Amino acid sequence: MSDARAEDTARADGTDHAAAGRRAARTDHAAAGRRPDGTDRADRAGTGTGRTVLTHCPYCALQCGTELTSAGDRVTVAPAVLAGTGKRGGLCQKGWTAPEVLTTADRLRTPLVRGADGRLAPATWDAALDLVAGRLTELRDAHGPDAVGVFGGGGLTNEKAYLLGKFARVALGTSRIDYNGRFCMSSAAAAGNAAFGVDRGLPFPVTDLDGADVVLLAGANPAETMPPLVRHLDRAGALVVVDPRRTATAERAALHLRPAPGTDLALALGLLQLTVVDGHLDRAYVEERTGGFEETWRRALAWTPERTERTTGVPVAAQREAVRLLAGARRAYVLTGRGAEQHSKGTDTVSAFINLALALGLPGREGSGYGCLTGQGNGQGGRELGQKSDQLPGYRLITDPAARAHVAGVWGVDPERLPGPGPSAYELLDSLGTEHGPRALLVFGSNPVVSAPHAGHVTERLAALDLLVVADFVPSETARLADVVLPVTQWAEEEGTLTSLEGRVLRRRGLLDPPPGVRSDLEVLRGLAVRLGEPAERWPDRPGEVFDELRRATAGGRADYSGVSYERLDAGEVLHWPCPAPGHPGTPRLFLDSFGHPDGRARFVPVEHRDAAEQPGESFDLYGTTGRVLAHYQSGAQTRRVERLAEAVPEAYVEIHPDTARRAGVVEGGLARVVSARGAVVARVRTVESLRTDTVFLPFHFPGEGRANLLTSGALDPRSGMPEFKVSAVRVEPVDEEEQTTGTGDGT
Ligand SMILES: Nc1nc2c(c(=O)[nH]1)N[C@H]1C(S)=C(S)[C@@H](COP(=O)(O)OP(=O)(O)OC[C@H]3O[C@@H](n4cnc5c(=O)[nH]c(N)nc54)[C@H](O)[C@@H]3O)O[C@H]1N2
Ligand SMILES: Nc1nc2c(c(=O)[nH]1)N[C@H]1C(S)=C(S)[C@@H](COP(=O)(O)OP(=O)(O)OC[C@H]3O[C@@H](n4cnc5c(=O)[nH]c(N)nc54)[C@H](O)[C@@H]3O)O[C@H]1N2
Ligand code: SF4
Ligand SMILES: [Mo]
Repeated sequence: MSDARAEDTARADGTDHAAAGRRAARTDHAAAGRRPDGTDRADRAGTGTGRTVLTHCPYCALQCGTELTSAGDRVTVAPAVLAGTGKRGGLCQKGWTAPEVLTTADRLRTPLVRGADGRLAPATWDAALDLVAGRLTELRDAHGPDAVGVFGGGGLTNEKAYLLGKFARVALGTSRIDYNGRFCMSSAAAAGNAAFGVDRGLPFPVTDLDGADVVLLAGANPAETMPPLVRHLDRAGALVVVDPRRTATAERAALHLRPAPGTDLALALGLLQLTVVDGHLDRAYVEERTGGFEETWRRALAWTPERTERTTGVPVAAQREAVRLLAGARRAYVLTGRGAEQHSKGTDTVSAFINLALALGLPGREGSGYGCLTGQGNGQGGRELGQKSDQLPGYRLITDPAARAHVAGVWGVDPERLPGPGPSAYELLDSLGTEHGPRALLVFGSNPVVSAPHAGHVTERLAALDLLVVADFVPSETARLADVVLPVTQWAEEEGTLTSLEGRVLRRRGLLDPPPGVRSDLEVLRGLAVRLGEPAERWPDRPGEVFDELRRATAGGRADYSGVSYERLDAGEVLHWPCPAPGHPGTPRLFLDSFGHPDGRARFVPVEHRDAAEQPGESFDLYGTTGRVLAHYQSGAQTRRVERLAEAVPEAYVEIHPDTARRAGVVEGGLARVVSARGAVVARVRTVESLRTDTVFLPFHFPGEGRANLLTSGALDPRSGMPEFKVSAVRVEPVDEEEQTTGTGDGT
């Protein structure tokens, strides 16, 4: 990769801020008198001036380290020095601007309760919590515990995710809890568990990628979704990118494969076929370290390069080149992102990529491997601490009697009292307010009005509830629908831990006191639990106490945190789970000796290609796919409130090939209506020469009639519950003159 190109990405990420950040960082060192080695020792002591803490960005799973400094009312951010390197890390433009959300003009600062006039009005904490607990008790008494549902998020700290799961199972007794990680991680998790017996996004540290000769990225665009990760990829040799779009990441690749959306499974089968036929199968590894190859191979055999080309559109020569690059590398990685995973066959697709990696002998060898680029800030910790409907803390299954007994013991309840598994996130949302579904929902850390599939329908289901309670720090689109809104603290105002995409446990540290009137999620959960009749001592609300309980709950589980402590993290130790004892060094690299299955072997999983739930046809002639843009995060609830980011990408847009645009009668810069069988989106037209002519792309970060999820369907992966965000059949239409003037709006 040329330096000029690397520089471009840096500039796109906000080099203008970088200079300011470096200045800020210099002052901080002098003012705060921190330990010169840059280790994490910064005790919280109110809102003084010139105070600095080491913490992490509030957004994605890369969890870039930051130095936060308060000077008067201002909070400045700078990249932190990376442990052991003496060098500063990097941040993308979202990380640089994150402090702005702390003081956003419409920050929630008081509980809100919807009155008889239908409006949300300020209320005291006691009034709001009494009301919620009272109504939950009524609903539970009338309809049973499953009448109350809980929806969590992968951005919640480990402590919050853990306490939320406990709250649902113990204080509410409901099985109806799931979280937005279903929309994010579930397919890769299901496939990882099947193959390796353990699901840790990257079973190796990110920095291992530096030494790679070749990295295959299937459906991931880290140049926009994790820009600092690109530095590691740039140090690696060749990149092979699989994406229907020529993304900023694909621009950096030695080879870009451009399959039709929803055909990665066929492509991975084809690449496996070529690997074996061209003589690149690592037979010794397959024999020693895996099982199930024969059956898998029997299915892949039929995927000749020609057939693969017909199904995917990827030319035979490009398939061969990909296999040649991978097989010729001494150190190679296969990584998947949401582009390969968010399908009704996402689990099988990831299995097919893992099968390819196993055939090449990559997983469990230092310097090589398979990994999934987990997305949310605590995407990893969020999925193993008990807010997923089928899990208890420590990545334990809620159906496993031994797991139930262990966790119930830590919680001080009879295992019989714990409910069984509940439905997955979309199934839960789809059932709200119906005869058999919950009549009340508590939302912590998600904005499903914008981010859930088939969002028009989900919004109707939310509106049909007897009680919707949303805890948030901004009036998100979902909060605006709520009956009760509870204002909570943000990252820089709280303590806790998050687990990064590489399974490393990181400390979040508070710099600021919370604004008056705002409480932490932990305090909210305790306040509700006590009002629901729970003994107060069962509900710690100090993060350190919750973490100590969480350690015990995870002890002996697959994701064992019992050896991790705030003290060790604060002393600068680098700890990846499993870390089963206080003196244990943690496990940066899994699988070097054996995989997680009882026999120590990895499993090939036989899979077969199938179409997406919906294919383009007569009335909807194009593939509609969705994803992300650098400036915005998720539903946009946070980043649309940051001026610089909102200006960079102010409204919903649709990428379309110029020929396709012409045929549809829409023009660059004008508005188009994108229509699926479920709804229509109004979006600004961006013509993109390098896009497939059969595909349009929309980012999903925008509200109102710009919501890409008005188009997506409730089709789910049968094994993971993952929705098919990446394929809808759509058509594109012009928007008439009069409508053009109303713009793509910011309403709900
Ligand atoms: N800027 C920004 N960064 C983020 C986030 C954000 O919202 N904004 N969110 C974070 C989170 S939670 C996540 S999960 C990650 C997601 O990170 P990524 O997985 O990198 O993000 P996406 O843009 O959803 O999808 C990646 C690519 O998949 C491609 N794609 C679409 N359909 C297909 C297909 O059928 N096959 C293949 N191979 N590719 C396809 C899209 O064109 C897109 O470029 O990002 C994290 N980082
Ligand atoms: N079409 C389409 N849709 C998608 C995707 C896609 O690629 N395409 N990707 C999916 C993926 S991968 C994901 S991860 C989801 C994410 O989508 P969402 O679940 O909507 O995620 P966010 O927008 O991050 O919403 C988090 C909300 O919680 C608030 N919040 C943040 N931190 C906290 C906290 O600590 N406590 C509380 N109480 N609130 C907090 C924020 O202000 C925000 O309102 O979107 C999914 N939807
Ligand atoms: S890459 Fe992710 S963690 Fe790093 S600064 Fe950007 S949003 Fe924050
Ligand atoms: Mo995600």
